[in-house]
This record gives sequence, C-alpha cells and structure tokens, in this order.
Amino acid sequence: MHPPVDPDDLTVALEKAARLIRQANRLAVLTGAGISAESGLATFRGAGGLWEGHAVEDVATPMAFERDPGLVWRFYNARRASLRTARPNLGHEALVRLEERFGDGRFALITQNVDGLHRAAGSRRVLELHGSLARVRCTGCGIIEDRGQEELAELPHCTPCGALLRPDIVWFHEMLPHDVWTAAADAVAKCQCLMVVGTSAIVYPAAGLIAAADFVDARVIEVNLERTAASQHANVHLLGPSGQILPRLLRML
Ligand code: BJW
Ligand code: ZN
Repeated sequence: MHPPVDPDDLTVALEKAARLIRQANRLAVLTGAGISAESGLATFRGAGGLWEGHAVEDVATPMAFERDPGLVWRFYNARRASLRTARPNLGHEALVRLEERFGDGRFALITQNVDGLHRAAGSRRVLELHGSLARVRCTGCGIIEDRGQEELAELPHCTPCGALLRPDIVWFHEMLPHDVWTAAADAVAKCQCLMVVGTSAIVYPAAGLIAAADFVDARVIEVNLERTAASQHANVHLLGPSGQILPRLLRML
C-alpha cells in the first residue's frame, strides 16, 4: 500500500505542472503500460505482472521464441484477445487534446506500449518504440502485415512463403526501429518539457529519454501511482491514476 496523496499537495503539483506545460514551446510525452491500466490491460511488472509463471523478460526474447514459439504465441494471442474489449480511457483522450493544443511540430507522443490505444483514442502522430500487437512479421521473407484484432492460429505461418510468423514487437536484445527511435530522441532533445506517464522507467533505451531530457535542461513531469526510476529526474510528481490526473491537468492549462 502507498500512503494516500494529500489533495492539497496534488493541487499544488498540478498547478506547477500546468505552468511548466504552458511555458514550453515544445512538449514531449513518454507513456508506458500504466496509461492503459485503466483500460483493463495488465502492466508488465508488479502484482499480476507475470504470465504463466514467466517474467516478461523470459517470454519476450528472440531466444524464447526459438526455444518455444508455441509458448510465446500463447502469450501474444492472449494479449491480442484482451485488446478486443479494451477501449482508450480518459488519460489517452487527454493526450489527444494536448496534441491538438500544441499542434504539429510542437508535440511528440512517444509510447512503449504495443496496444494501439493512443491511435484508437485519436492521437495523430504516435512514435511506437516497441512495435505493435496488431502487426506480424515473417521470420522467413520479413514481410510485415497488420492483422488488426483478427484471431491468429496457435502457430501462424506466412501465406507467401510458409515460414513462421512472429509478433512485430521489439523483444529484449533487439534494436528499436531506427526511424522511430531517432524521431523520439530528436523530439526529446528539442523539448522544454517531458511528461512521463505510467512507466517504471527501467527498460532501456526508452528510459534513457528521461535522462536525455535532464541533459537538455527540459522540465520533467512524472505521472504515476508511485515513485519510479524516473522520479530522480522529475521536477514535478503527480501521484495518482493517469486517467484522473491527465484530464485534471488539461483543465488547468
Ligand atoms: C500507473 C497506473 C495508472 C500502473 N496510472 N501509472 C542494463 C542496462 C541498460 C540496458 C540493459 C541492461 N540489461 C539489459 C539491457 C537491455 C534491455 C533492458 O532495458 N533491460 C532492462 C530490464 C534492464 N533492453 C533491450 O534489450 C532493448 N534493446 C536494446 O537494448 O537493444 C540494444 C541491443 C541490441 C542487441 C544486443 C544488445 C543490445 C529492447 C527493449 C524492448 C522491451 N520490450 C518490452 C516487451 C515488449 C513485448 C510485449 O509487449 O509483450 O516492452 S519489455 C516491456 O517493458 C514492454 C514495455 O514497453 C516495457 C516497459 O514497461 P513499462 O511500460 O514501464 O511497464 P511496467 O509494468 O514496468 O510499469 C508500469 C508503470 O505504470 C508502473 O510504474 C506503475 O506504477 C504505473 N501505473 N497503473 C499511472 N493507472
Ligand atoms: Zn514470409
């Protein structure tokens, strides 16, 4: 259990965060699994963060897929199935409003999430660092396909070449998509304020964006239920569920 947040402290912190956002010419936002928790999607770490007794670090690697593709596909097919009923929440929607407010070129939404909920909410430009649950990639010919929410076979194969398909997800020990990563690093390098929402900030290189913001002297606002590895870089901590904190923050701008 975490100590309850004093509502007066939260109001003061929200006012400070609103001021930092108003003062910024460019704003970047980095999101993690916590922003989708209120849409009913499980986060990776903490209570319930394990799957069939495996840590995500054991399932989400190319070695795990080579060793036991059936196990890995069960994990991903279950995640794909949970997306069919998941809807964007008020936190996702607040970030759509923020993008509209800042306009093109002054706002970047960078997400570690693979659930597609930012786009579903209406965010126009989303930098997906870790890929997408909707897409599959062929281990033979490399073709990438968007399979949406369609139900896939237990071990899906590529129609053109017959090789095994894999989720188009960035696993541990794999490189992030180069263009997406470059755009994210560039957005942080140019921002005056970075908002970090619902991430434990322990997975690199994504977590390195928070230290990078510090490096260019951008202000950092953290929105999370608890303090995290990002907290040491944060100028303001907004402790609480992002589905409540973000709409409140938007109303104060
Ligand atoms: C709420 C809330 C609410 C809850 N409101 N908040 C040592 C140092 C540096 C790096 C490494 C190292 N050892 C190994 C590495 C590299 C490794 C790494 O970072 N490992 C760490 C575990 C240490 N990184 C990589 O391998 C990356 N690639 C790479 O480095 O390439 C270079 C290279 C290539 C070749 C050889 C060698 C190097 C790739 C990382 C890819 C990570 N992908 C995953 C899995 C995707 C699969 C899938 O989705 O199934 O992406 S890992 C998993 O973690 C997923 C997430 O995007 C990512 C981040 O998790 P996130 O979003 O932070 O979730 P949680 O659960 O951790 O936190 C949720 C938070 O929400 C909590 O704080 C809650 O409190 C909060 N919350 N409800 C607000 N309502
Ligand atoms: Zn193929």
